[in-house]
Amino acid sequence: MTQPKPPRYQPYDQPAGGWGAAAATAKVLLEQSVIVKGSKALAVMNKPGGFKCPSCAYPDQACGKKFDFCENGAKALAHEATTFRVTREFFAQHSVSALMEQSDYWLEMQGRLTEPMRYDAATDHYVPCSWDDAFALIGRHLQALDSPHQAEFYTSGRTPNEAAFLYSIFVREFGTNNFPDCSNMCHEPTSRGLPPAIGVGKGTVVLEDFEHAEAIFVIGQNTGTNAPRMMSNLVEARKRGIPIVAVNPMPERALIRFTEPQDIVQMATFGSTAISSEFVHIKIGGDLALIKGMMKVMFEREAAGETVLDHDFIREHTVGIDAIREDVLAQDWSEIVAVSGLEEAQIRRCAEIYIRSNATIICYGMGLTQHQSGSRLLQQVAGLLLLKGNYGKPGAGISPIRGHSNVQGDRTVGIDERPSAAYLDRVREVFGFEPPRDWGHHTVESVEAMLAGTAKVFIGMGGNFVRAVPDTERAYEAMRKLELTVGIATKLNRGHLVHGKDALILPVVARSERLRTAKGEQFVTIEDSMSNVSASRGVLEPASPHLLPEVEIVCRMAMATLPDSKVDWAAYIDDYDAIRDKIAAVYPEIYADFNRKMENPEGFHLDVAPRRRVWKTPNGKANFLPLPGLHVNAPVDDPGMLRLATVRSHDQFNTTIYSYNDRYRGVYNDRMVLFMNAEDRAARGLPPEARVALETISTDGRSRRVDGLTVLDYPMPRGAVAGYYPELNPLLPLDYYDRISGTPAAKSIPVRVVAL
Ligand SMILES: Nc1nc2c(c(=O)[nH]1)N[C@H]1C(S)=C(S)[C@@H](COP(=O)(O)OP(=O)(O)OC[C@H]3O[C@@H](n4cnc5c(=O)[nH]c(N)nc54)[C@H](O)[C@@H]3O)O[C@H]1N2
Ligand SMILES: Nc1nc2c(c(=O)[nH]1)N[C@H]1C(S)=C(S)[C@@H](COP(=O)(O)OP(=O)(O)OC[C@H]3O[C@@H](n4cnc5c(=O)[nH]c(N)nc54)[C@H](O)[C@@H]3O)O[C@H]1N2
Ligand SMILES: [Mo]
Repeated sequence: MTQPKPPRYQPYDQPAGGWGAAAATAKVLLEQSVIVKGSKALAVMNKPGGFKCPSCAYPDQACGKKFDFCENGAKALAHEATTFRVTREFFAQHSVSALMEQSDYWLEMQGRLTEPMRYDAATDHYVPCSWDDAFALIGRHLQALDSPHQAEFYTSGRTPNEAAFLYSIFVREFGTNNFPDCSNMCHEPTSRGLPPAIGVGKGTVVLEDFEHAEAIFVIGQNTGTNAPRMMSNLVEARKRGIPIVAVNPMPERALIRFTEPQDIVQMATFGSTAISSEFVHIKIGGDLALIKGMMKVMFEREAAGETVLDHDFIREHTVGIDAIREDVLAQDWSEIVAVSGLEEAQIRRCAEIYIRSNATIICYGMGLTQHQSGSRLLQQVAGLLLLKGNYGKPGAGISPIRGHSNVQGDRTVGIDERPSAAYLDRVREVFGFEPPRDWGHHTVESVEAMLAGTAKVFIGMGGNFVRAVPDTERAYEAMRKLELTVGIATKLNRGHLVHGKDALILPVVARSERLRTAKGEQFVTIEDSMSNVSASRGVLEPASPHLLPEVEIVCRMAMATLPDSKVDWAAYIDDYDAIRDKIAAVYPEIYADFNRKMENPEGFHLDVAPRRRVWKTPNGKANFLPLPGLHVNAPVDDPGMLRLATVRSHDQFNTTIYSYNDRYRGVYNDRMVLFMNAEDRAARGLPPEARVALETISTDGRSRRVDGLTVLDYPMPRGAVAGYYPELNPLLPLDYYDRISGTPAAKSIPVRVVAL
């Protein structure tokens, strides 16, 4: 390994995007030795007939742009198309204990997995294993369980619809709803919080809406890093002169100023666009107070005789406004100001922007979902939009910006630990077996079951479970208690090294690669953040001839586990149209004629009822659902307490670390940093760039601590600190999560600083 470079901290004062983004794209292609191959692939990424970017879930731009990719999509593609390989010789050379000593970055940089491997306890090495033996081992373990509920079937959101659908059928025929999912750590508050309010757990806008919006709010989302293609829509909106309000405890660079890398003139002239017309520097967890403050302004103005609400809409479509009005009017301005950390005047300005706009979009990310009351907080966002009828009209709606490229799709096609009775009835009718009715485990519950010893087998369809979940140390302990762990993956990661008594690594064909079966070339489908379903056709040769498609892996696990299955698994291995026919049969309301619809190269949009002002709630109306008070996390009685948000750098995709830099936040060659307000630092008697440890203020008697962090003066609100996920996951207690959705409150961990 090369010598690590010394850390460097240097504030970034350029616009985001621009030549920096162009240079970073070239650099990553070079690093992975894929200049030609990578460029060829990038040319068809997100284009009809090509494949879908494996990075985020933002929709494709339909406006005929020459390219539709961003710097971070290029990084994802380059790391997938890399020429580096993890071979049987690699595993023979490195024991698992030796690999455990390496960083996540090092593991990632070794390249693509090439053949199935089985853990050999006698030598502490992974050794080659045939696919048949691998499936037989899985079958044996699953059949040996006392109950199907002793197995946990994880899914990460890169898995396409076809594989996810079959996986959900296999697991249900096996007999459990244990579907811990990456969504359980991500947008589950969207999936669980929004349905009681508006009848659907998805966003209600499409890309064209950005062209008609009169105001856009971007709350708790780092657009320039995590959904960079959305910057085009924000730039266009700003050029139209509409207000953009960014609400964030970190002044994320791209939300302040951005140069569109696709804009030749702007690039040539070193020009840029100011993005936010209003930057709202909120305290961590202060969003509920902001929303209630805005509502309070509206209700006060109504009380004074002005009309600011959409009364026709409210009367015809909603229930429950009185309780909201009463709750909001009872809130005290001084408390709203204290909890949000904002000035009353700014909250009033935000309200004014919202009132004047006839069509508003509110976009949000992990800054809203990852709090203890994340689901109910989103119900307030939904309610704010209801007040002005911002559903079912052009330019308006709620817009969760999803994470993984198919996380929404996986949920739609059955990866759900709490399936509805109606769906289970359809499965029974279509496949002829009785699916289990009891709720299964979400992610946190699955770790609890492992710790309790009731879970015995873990199968990971993609992802890096052990690094993504809270309480890293306990997560390691949990995995090591298991009888069998299976990692179905493209790249080596720590999840393969923290394993059960038996362990398998099963390498798959990646998104950018061709899927050839006995019936010819197949394509898969994915659903983006705005409910568009489109085809993804890989163009590159698979990284190794021994890889299998995820669909085949699911079918063969099922065949090895369920000898008397009612499902014709062998038929699906080669024919993905046949899988789509079954998806259509199980979900006739949204997926009828699936294969015919896929004849349109741009795919199709799944019905989202609120776009038609139809509310699939029990009372058939949109509901205002009050959330008392102003706090979205339990208050902590400790004067030294800081709220820690664990966030992504510009050079990572979740647990995959592309480099140790975070350009827009001015951090180079280091990830063990703590962004802090200089006054908070000084108040603790710490010098600039002090080395500290962080300790969680836990209530369960366990100590949680991360050492070796460098404090960086950063424009954070007082009382708020931020650092990187997954390095800080040891600080996040397993039971610190939103009870409605199961989502860990990774943005508001109560911590204290320990000087070293
Ligand atoms: N390049 C790249 N793209 C990605 C990913 C990646 O890792 N890399 N991950 C993908 C995935 S799975 C997801 S879910 C998304 C995640 O994308 P984001 O939702 O942008 O996730 P985070 O980086 O966790 O950052 C959340 C933002 O919330 C802010 N924040 C923290 N606490 C609060 C708060 O209390 N209130 C408000 N208003 N803001 C707050 C943080 O400062 C940060 O700007 O991106 C997806 N796209
Ligand atoms: N503290 C803290 N914790 C968090 C978060 C946070 O903000 N803070 N964010 C949470 C969020 S939003 C999410 S979504 C989760 C992410 O959790 P995961 O989805 O579990 O993690 P990833 O890092 O995205 O998974 C990367 C691995 O997926 C595998 N992979 C990549 N492409 C493919 C493919 O095409 N097929 C298959 N089968 N495997 C593939 C590779 O082997 C790679 O190593 O983490 C959560 N954890
Ligand atoms: Mo996510």
